[in-house]
Amino acid sequence: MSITRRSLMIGAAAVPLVSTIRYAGAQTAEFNYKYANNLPLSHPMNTRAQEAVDAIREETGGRVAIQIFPNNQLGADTDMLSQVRSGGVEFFTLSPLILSTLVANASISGIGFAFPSYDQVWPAMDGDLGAYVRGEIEKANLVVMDKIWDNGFRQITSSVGPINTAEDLKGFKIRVPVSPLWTSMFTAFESAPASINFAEVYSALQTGIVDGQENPLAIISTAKLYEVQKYCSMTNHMWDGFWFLANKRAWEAMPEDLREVVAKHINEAAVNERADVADLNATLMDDLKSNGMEINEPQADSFRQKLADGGFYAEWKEKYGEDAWAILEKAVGTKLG
Ligand code: X2X
Repeated sequence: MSITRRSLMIGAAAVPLVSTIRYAGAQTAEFNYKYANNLPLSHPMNTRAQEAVDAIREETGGRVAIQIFPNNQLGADTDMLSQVRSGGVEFFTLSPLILSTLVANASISGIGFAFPSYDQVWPAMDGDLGAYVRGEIEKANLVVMDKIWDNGFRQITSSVGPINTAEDLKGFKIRVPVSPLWTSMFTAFESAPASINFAEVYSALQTGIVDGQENPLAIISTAKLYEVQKYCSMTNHMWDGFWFLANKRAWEAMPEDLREVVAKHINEAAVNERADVADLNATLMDDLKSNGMEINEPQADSFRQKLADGGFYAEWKEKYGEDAWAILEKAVGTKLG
């Protein structure tokens, strides 16, 4: 049976309209780029990123088509960092602390208990501290967008019991992302940190390889970690974000006018995502309780004191250097350690 153009068009009409438009857009695009991230589709990062790529395609007249690959679809964080460096993907969002495996001082924004609240986070990350870190990232031959995306203040979850004081962290088998600072912090707590990419966290908790992990509520919720964790302790032990990185060759292949459009919409999306995450993190405690989690709110004093007594702040001040540490202390408005 010959497939006439008419029957093909009728068949095509059955395909959801948006994918047909998107497919057609990709066909005519001069720049077909891939953006990878490690978060579930339902996380605000992916909602806002989709808005941004749609606006970019619209404003560039289809010349720039960016396809989103969420939830570690193209590989785990450490693989994807190599991919964005090589050009295997053109865009990738990554925590400053995991990025520090390449850009050592990028993790400075994740120092334990540095930010008292969001009141200090955005002026710092949109100000001198963010500018300093972006400068360090650019030295590694990566392009980085101006506005960091929000991950949130991190909380400790456990399958064995609530964390009330630093004492409860002794010997605690906790998963941490692949980063020297995370390992250092939980070693200072005398825990047993295991470096595992986020792609493997759910299964590591489910099989008991580790007893706990730490993440903001928006991730505990969207990654359904409440299914494999009973307790959530609101330690707020660090603030974390995601730098939106671009492969330099791919970025510079676009003419200046297209780069401006791409940067504009990605940075707008970052600011909108920050508001979404803050709203989510403010409302998710009840949601997690309704999903069976027991939530406690420990005081920060014993944790902060344990880090100071263990030389954690002195160690990282030495590693980052006096100048960087001074930028951090000015940004957070307090002496650390
Ligand atoms: O790996 C994690 O825990 C996550 C998802 O928060 C980061 O990307 C740092």
